[in-house]
Amino acid sequence: MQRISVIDSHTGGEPTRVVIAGGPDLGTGPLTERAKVFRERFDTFRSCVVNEPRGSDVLVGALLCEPHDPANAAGVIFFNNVGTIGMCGHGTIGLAITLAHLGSMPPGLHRIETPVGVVAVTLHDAHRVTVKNVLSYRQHANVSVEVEGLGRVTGDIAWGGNWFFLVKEHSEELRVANVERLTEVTWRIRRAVNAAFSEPVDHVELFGPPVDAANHSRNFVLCPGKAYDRSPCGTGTSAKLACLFADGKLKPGEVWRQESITGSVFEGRVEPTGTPGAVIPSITGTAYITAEATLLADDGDPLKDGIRASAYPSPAITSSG
Ligand code: PYC
Repeated sequence: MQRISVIDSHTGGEPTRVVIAGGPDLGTGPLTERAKVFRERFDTFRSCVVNEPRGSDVLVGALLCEPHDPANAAGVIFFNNVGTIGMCGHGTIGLAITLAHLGSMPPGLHRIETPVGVVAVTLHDAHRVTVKNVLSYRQHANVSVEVEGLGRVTGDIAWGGNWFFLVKEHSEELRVANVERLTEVTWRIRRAVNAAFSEPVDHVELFGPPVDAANHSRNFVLCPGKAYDRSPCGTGTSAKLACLFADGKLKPGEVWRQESITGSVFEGRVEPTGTPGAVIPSITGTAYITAEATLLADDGDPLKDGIRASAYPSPAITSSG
């Protein structure tokens, strides 16, 4: 019987499951190397922790690791229902709140290693955190793709710790009641973008007017495994901030309030860098602990490793049934 200790939280509605004990030994190398080992040798662990029957498609896992550089507070590898992701803004806020809950992170500034770089977190109190993200930038502005059933869709490709395609002009209503259609639309957009561009875009964002006039914009973000982000998406908001900065629409230090499809809000700001067009975004949000638990994975359980699409291939559907 494998026992895995986890702490669950949600950041603006988006859940994070931090593995605090019982995770695999990935060595002590840089986080990029450890993430590679995790992907290549421990995919069943990933699936066991976040997929059904112990988790769900929306859950983001965070494997807490010793930092490579002892000056940093921790290392983390984020993962979801289909694989690992580079950075995760809501997940970093959830991780900081989890460490505070455990008594191992005092209020103040701390540095956390991720596979795509070191991020800084400021723990303001038991719930509020600012994440200073990795360097973010727009790679392509106003590029168009032909999308099945939708016609031409224009957007920006930007990096905010993950790759995003950001769409401002569309005719979709960004409401929770519309999630099924928004998922289908963004999934088709993603397929078209992946067929046309070399950047491995795995998140698609639609933007629209906010419901709350205190905010600047509302978004819908489709994540790599076809779940939508219940929060405004920290890396997605970082990509948006980089595009706003590149368009001269956001000055260093100005606040951008990004509302999610569920109404939760992240506050974003940018700092310019030595690299033209690139920014360091900061994202502020709140998280709450939802569970302290031990996951049990019984060796005799046929679903010990969770339900993975690849583990249960569907038979080919033919015209004869
Ligand atoms: O907050 O960066 C984020 C994120 C990525 C995927 C889900 N949430």
